[in-house]
Amino acid sequence: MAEPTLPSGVAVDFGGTKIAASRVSSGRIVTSARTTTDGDAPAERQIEAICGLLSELNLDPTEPVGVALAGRVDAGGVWHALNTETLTRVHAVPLQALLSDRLGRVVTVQNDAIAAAVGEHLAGAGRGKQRFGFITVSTGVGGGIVLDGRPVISPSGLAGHVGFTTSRQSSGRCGSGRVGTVENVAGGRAIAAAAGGLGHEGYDAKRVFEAHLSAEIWASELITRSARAVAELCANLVAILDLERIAIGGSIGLAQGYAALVSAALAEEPALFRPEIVHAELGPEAALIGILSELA
Ligand code: ADP
Ligand code: BMX
Repeated sequence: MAEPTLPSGVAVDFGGTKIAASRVSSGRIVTSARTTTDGDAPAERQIEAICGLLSELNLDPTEPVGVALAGRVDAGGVWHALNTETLTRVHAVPLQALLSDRLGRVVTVQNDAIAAAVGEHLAGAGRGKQRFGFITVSTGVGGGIVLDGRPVISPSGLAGHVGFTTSRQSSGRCGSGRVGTVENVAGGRAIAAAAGGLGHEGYDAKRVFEAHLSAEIWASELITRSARAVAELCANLVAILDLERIAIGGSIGLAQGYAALVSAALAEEPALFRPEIVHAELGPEAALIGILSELA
């Protein structure tokens, strides 16, 4: 397969836990600046956080800028949190217009997981696949689908939000308003909340994962339950779209042994419903490459 031409520019990856801005040259990160996400900040402060990181990178007046972020981005470039417990004050923010005006160029704005799916399809785990899916297991559980080389993007920006489908492993109402979602059992916020419910207050998902790797049974149960919900999601996606391969990314998805737990749970499904499960290959570059590519 011929090597793809990878984009250059400055891209922001805005997640529920961290925000990173990076200058990318032919798909490789050259410099980065990052900060912690304040999920309760009003939209103006979220925009200040984005612009603050961009100014740390000394934007060139002509270089392309793309912003990949948690939440849905509609066809008008308007940003809406879907999980309103992750980003509590992001409602109908005309982000593309505001950033384009402020930065004096057309800024591309898209959901983070869709951007990462495009990046992985172009240059990572999805190369050459006709029916490819990407799932991030991170603060939440997000997704992007690439069919016949094109990302599935709907006018409202909702398409691909696979974390808001339901799971047998899950219960309770999540910040999307839906009950029993994959995100509400498998995502980092849910894992931390479950740990708190077991008396392990102050544990974030990273610390729960470390406890799991140290063979603490309560932690392994939470991580295994997360992986089982993601496996169920993968089988459901095969039933709907017959995906050939699904790449698992995000800090939890890429943590040691997580994808293997997903594959082990999938082994309980009938063969027809088992896609190939792989690690996302590009790590933090995926969303950056995706948002700077012409498909975002
Ligand atoms: P974001 O959601 O901001 O895009 P991440 O992909 O880093 O960011 O996901 C953040 C979640 O991943 C948090 O719940 C955090 O506790 C968890 N996490 C971060 N690092 C690790 C790690 N090494 N192993 C397991 N979980 C991790
Ligand atoms: C949630 C949702 C998605 C996002 C996904 C992963 C919000 C704020 N987020 O499902 O839009 O793609 O999480 O986001 O509605 P991350 O914060 O875990 O990277």
